Amino acid sequence: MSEPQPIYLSDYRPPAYRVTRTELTFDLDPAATRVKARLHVERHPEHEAGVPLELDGEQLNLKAIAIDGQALGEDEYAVGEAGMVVHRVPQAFLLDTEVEVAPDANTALSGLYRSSGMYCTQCEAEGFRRITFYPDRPDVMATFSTTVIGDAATLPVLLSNGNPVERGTLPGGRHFVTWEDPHPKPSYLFALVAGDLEKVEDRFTTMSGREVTLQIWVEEENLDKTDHAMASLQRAMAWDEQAYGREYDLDLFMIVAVNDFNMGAMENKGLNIFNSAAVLTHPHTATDAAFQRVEGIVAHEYFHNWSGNRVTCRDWFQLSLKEGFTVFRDQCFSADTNSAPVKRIEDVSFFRTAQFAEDAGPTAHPVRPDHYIEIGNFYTLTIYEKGAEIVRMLSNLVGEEAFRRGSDLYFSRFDGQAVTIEDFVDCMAEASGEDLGQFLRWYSQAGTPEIDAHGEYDYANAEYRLVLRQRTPATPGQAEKQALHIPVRLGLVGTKSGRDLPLTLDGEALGTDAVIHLREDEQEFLFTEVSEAPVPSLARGFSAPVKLNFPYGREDLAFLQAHDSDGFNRWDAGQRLALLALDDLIAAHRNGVEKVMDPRVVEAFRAVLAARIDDKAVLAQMLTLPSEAYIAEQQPLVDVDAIHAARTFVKQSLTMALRDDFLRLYEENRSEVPYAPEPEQIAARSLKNVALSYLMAIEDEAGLEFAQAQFAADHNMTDVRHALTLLVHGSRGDIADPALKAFGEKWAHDPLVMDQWFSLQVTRPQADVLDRVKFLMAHPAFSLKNPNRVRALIGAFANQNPVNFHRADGAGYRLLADTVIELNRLNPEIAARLITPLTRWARFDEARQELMKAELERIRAEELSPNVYEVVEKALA
Ligand code: B3K
Ligand code: ZN
Repeated sequence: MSEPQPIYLSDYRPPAYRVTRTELTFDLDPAATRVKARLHVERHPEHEAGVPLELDGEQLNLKAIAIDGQALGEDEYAVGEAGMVVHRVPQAFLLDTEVEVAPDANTALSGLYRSSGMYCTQCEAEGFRRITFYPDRPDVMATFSTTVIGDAATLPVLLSNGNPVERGTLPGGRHFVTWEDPHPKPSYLFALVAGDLEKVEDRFTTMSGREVTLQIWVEEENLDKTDHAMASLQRAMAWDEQAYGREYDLDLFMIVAVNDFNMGAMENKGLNIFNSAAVLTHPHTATDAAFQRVEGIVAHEYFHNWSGNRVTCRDWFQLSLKEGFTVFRDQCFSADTNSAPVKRIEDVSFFRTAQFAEDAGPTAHPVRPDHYIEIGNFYTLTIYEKGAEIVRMLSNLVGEEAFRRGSDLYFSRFDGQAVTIEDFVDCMAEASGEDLGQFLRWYSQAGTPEIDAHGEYDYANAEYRLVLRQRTPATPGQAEKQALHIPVRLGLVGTKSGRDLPLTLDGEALGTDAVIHLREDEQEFLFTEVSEAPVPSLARGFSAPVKLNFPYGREDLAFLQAHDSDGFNRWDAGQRLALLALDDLIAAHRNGVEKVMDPRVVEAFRAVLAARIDDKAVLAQMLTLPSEAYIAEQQPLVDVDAIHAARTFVKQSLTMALRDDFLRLYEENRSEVPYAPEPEQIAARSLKNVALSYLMAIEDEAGLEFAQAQFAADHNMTDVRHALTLLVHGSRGDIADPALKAFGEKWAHDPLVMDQWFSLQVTRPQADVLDRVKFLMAHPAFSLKNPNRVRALIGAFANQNPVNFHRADGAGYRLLADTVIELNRLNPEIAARLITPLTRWARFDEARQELMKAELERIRAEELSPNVYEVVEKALA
């Protein structure tokens, strides 16, 4: 096998031929599905006559090919591994092809495959070429007509994009439905579903009065798990009208739940296909977090109808054009629907843990990469979440109103087109009059910028001098970095009054909360008329995706935690304070010195508990310590055992000091009210369960009793799963084992609950867990062919159990590498994703580095898919 070669953004050329209309007929069969395609093709006027026609195609068995009804001779075209070339074609013509594909042999879950007996497709980014020969690139947009033929008894439901226009029966017990999608679309948005499915139906009337039928298609046993997705969809449709003026554009919108799916969901035009984990919910099977995730993903895919489908990407380097923007849109939607500060805290916690780690590792890439080997490897936190942070910065820079004018302009100017990130940013610049030239560097420069800040108060002159210095560390292929345009939202909190002081900069009064613009490597900001010594509150609301270092003392942080008017920074001050204390304890653990709890952290917690914070969800966040992964992210060298020991010690110390408060919080927030996934209930449950985590940290009688009772009460999955996790992660096997067994037996029939059953076992910190992982891999319910199960077992072990994955003997690494090697053959996309924790070897001690690299080498010695090849090469470069 020759080495896979990179594709470069700078090589982009518009297509020589476009397809204006695509007519497909599928005759479904598990081993030999026939796909007939009639393409209406035209040469682009800018290209000369005689340019050969190039079509993508992979693993297709060509049965027939004709142009304008004339079958082609064998010398008139050439078929290779990646596609075909037709040497001579007219200026405009009809191309007919017929191919055979094998859905049952498709374990990569890209193209047409079968899942639990139903046929479904996944075409983004390059799956359509596994269905038929086609210019499979997003800048080729056609209207589609799709006829699906299948066995009437086993496949009563036949779906595709758009509206059904014809249906009928055929000889041999077969039937067909023809679908027509009037909106030109790229091939990656094509979808087909066929199976024995049931639907739940509802309606939505758009702002201009269009009646839209909404359908969610599921297996019969899941009919009772669709309410929340349907309600979320209706809320999302209304929100997009109100927030962005965007209306739905077909008479029918369908969602289908599929058990085997590589990602969360897919925004195919009019026919969204969802991982069942991202759409099905029931109080007894899904946690609050799952309910919120479903709401966010349903909204995200729906929002793509405009940001992605009506206006799409010119090429895959522009992926963040649709993904960053759409994540920003779904974040705002969820913030409006739930607790806005908590949504921001959750998003930023995740971002600073996982995206920062990506940006600091060997696969770091810009939000708009300039080359890739396998685009499937670029559905990353950088493209999605950092892309969203960039759009958020844009919105803050130009202001909400100009942002809306900019987005209106973008949607109207580029409707029906495939465009670039510049096109989007230009609309924002045009609508606001801002110069966004320097800002564009955010898209091309990888790595997390760091701002080193320091400040001085001049009492005599009532001035505060703030100095900000920015630098972005080198990343692979980008040694030199340029200064970015970084918006820093800030306040100065008076140490006497505890209030935000008025800000005067260069003679201009800015109010008490303002955005300053850092554009140079180093810049000084002199605030005048500062009447008392302040503590600065910087990058409020995480105003830019950067690391901001300020030499805060622990008293400063306790002060900000108590007084900052910005909820996000109040929370963050508490996190920073805890991190300082954790640092000391990590060092103590490493040096074999006795650990001593910093009383200031205890007092800060006591103050939070006494502050009577109304929003219980915010309070729960303020009482939550930084995760082990986030602590690791702050350490120069990661010592998983020291981190675990230090964090456990802090939890136990806090419980011993504040036990009565936690008991009270637990009691006060217990409720018998029927479950609803609404913000107040979710907030109370999260607070109660945080309290329970503390009580269980010392496993005293009350904690064990509460956990057991909460599990036994079986009120809702949030409470049951939390209690069970605490028990299983604790030391009382006599209590945990029977509970785990009962849970497993009760839910053996429900794959989404079983995923949780697998995960919570393999994330326990006890030393014997690797044996448990191996044992569970042999469980009859485990399969490498189901991505959810792989993530629930192997993914959870490797990413959420640092102490055991990083065992000093390397057995955790070996297990992951073995799995990657097997999955490389079955499902390259999932295999490549699974490697991530091994790519982070540089963060660990030398012995572990050697072990991790040895496993990467062992993977590299295999015959690799391009996906795995690209990741491993980068990790070992
Ligand atoms: N656009 C899809 C991602 C599909 C990726 C497949 N490799 C889901 C989403 O972002 O909405
Ligand atoms: Zn998306």
